[in-house]
Amino acid sequence: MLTIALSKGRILDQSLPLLEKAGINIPKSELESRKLILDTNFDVIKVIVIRASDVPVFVQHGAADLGIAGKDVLIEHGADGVFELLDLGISKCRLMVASKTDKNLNKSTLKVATKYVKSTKEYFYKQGKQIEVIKLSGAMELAPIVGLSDCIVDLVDSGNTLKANNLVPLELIHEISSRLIVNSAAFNTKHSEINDWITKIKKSL
Ligand code: PRT
Ligand code: MG
Repeated sequence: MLTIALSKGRILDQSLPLLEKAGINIPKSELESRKLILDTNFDVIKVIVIRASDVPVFVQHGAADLGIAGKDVLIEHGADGVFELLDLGISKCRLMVASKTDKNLNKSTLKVATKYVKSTKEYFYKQGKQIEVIKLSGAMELAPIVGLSDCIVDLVDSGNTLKANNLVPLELIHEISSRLIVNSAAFNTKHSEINDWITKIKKSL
């Protein structure tokens, strides 16, 4: 049995064509159902659909053998007990510092609103900048507008969300894409099976 963890939304949408090319199909009726464990065209392969940030957690604990998660999520999780196997090149974006156009970011302690606490701390500490992190779970763009923070650290794709909120991208922290990850123990016990799928997925990239 192999369990693959995916997250609803862009990762699921962009992973399905890759998995299909590799030979793993999830019937439409499964995708349209409210089930959290989906059947595939293989009796021995199941797909679980969970929150993006929970994918490395399920894989770390072996509740899923394989998973697809954004590099942003993997950095925050720390990826203990998880091997990164492949850069799938999907769900690409950039983790960036952004703020209002007229904002001076040269103050002694910068207030940064983000859900990416680890990446944010690493980035500013490397620059020797002192920061106060304000942890949010979403709508980061609001923080500088209402005076909650001086700037934000968030994912940027088209830049439209920033623009709509009168914010500008300033500094690049990481280029982000989704990665195929595996539980480290499962990688040993199910090695040949998992390797076969890696080869097929690689070919479908
Ligand atoms: O929704 P939930 O809270 O369950 O989780 P999630 O919001 O983290 O999931 P989801 O599906 O939105 O994102 C999953 C993964 O997609 C992320 O972990 C990233 O690796 C990747 N990804 C790629 C993105 C984006 N592009 C992206 N643009 N995730 C989020 N965004 C958001 C961003 O946070 C901002 O609010 O889109 C907005 C910016 O987009 P633009 O195009 O306006 O710049
Ligand atoms: Mg979301």
